[in-house]
Amino acid sequence: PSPRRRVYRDFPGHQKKTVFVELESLSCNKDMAALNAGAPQAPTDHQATAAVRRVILDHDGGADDIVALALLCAAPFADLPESYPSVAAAAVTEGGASSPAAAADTQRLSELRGRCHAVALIGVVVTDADCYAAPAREASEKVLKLFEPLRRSVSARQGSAAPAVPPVRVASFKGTAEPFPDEWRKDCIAIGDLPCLNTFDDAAAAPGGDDDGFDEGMTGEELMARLVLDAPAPVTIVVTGPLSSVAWCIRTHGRAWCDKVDEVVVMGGAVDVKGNVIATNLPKKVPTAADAGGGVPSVDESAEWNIYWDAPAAKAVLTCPFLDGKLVLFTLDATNHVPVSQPFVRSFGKIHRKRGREEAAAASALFPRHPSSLAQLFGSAWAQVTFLALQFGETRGYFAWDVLTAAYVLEPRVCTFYQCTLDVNATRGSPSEGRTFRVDDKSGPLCRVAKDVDNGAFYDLVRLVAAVV
Ligand code: AGV
Ligand code: CA
Repeated sequence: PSPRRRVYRDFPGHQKKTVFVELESLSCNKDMAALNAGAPQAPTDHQATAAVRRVILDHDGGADDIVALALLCAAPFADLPESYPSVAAAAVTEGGASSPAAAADTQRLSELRGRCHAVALIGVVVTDADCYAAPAREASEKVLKLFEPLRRSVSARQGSAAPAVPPVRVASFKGTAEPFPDEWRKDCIAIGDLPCLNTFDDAAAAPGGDDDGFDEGMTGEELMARLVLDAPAPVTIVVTGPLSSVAWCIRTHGRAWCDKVDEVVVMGGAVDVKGNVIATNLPKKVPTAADAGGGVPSVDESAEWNIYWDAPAAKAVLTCPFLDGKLVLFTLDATNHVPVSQPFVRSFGKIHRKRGREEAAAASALFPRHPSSLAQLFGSAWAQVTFLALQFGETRGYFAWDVLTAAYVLEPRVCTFYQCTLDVNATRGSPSEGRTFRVDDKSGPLCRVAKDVDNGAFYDLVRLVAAVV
């Protein structure tokens, strides 16, 4: 067997049947109904013994980037190995008597634990691509702030790998190709203004003021490099925007850095399906003599936006020999299976209502019991984009691109993969600039590309997390 073949990280205990029955009535598609139809399975020995995955998220502030961030934040719930029940018990005792809400928390948490990998989010990089970096950073810090009580509680009791306040920094890159459309980049402003992210009582408690232990002047790419180099164990990097920072780390630190990377999990590219960089989404250029015609740059619609925005960076990462076997890619081929449909988005309403009732009765301080919940955040963030499928057709609607990518870190079994070596067209101005394609290059790094998605399991997982937090 070739040394390049990496053993697929797998873990036992995956439960296809959700035991959180209240959610079953919220099935939004046939897959989920089929999934829920099976007999309940006894929880088996799950990943309580598996090491915590240290994760850096490099995102670019889209609605699904922010949901992906919240999903990764929620995963420390799984970072409560054997002693979890005692943590819950302690929280219940602190709050006085045991409450039905605390009991419900305990049940859902054990379900989440049974399904999810333990994740410790150690840092966040914001890339100024499909967002405006300042409001995107602010929205990220607000999401992290929601989870601070939980993080403190976990680390006080467990010595968790997750810092109470993970650092957030903006990468310095401005892109080499066209900018993202302005209307898309504004999504992060609305998200930062949502009531559910503005529940903080006073300025002192508001995000941004905390000392996270890193220089405020540090760039996102420097933060990414440092966190990996200093980590006690290999780090998983989840990239839901362009690959500029990862490419910078490779360029700057080479093999030493790559050796300390566990996996680079990327949303980007389109291999056997059409891309989503289409001419009408490109900002119109002032026509010049050099322009072929119409003042709109011509693209053959084979590229996906994250790759297109910095194709040379994507090429450097996907062909990096030191990342052989460590690349995991969620291309449009996979993400086309997870549209953000109206029934799915609306299903967060009932979850939110249920959480509201529990919150009114809750004494537990274990969870970030704001007057709202993640169901509110997920539903609100996505409510901004459901019009796209209605206006432009389903294939041009919004998808849970980045959320599927993040969900993989929690639950790798949401999809199947095939292995191949990829390359990227990084030629500036070429009609297929940013296209990702398979190559028969035995010396190139092996990449795992997501293929079939269990979208029922995926939607269900997102809703389960929304119901817990
Ligand atoms: O190409 C998908 C990537 C994902 O990282 N982004 C959005 C996701 O965050 C670009 C994108 C494609 N179509 C879009 C996008 C749309 N209609 N609105 C906003 N961003
Ligand atoms: Ca994104």
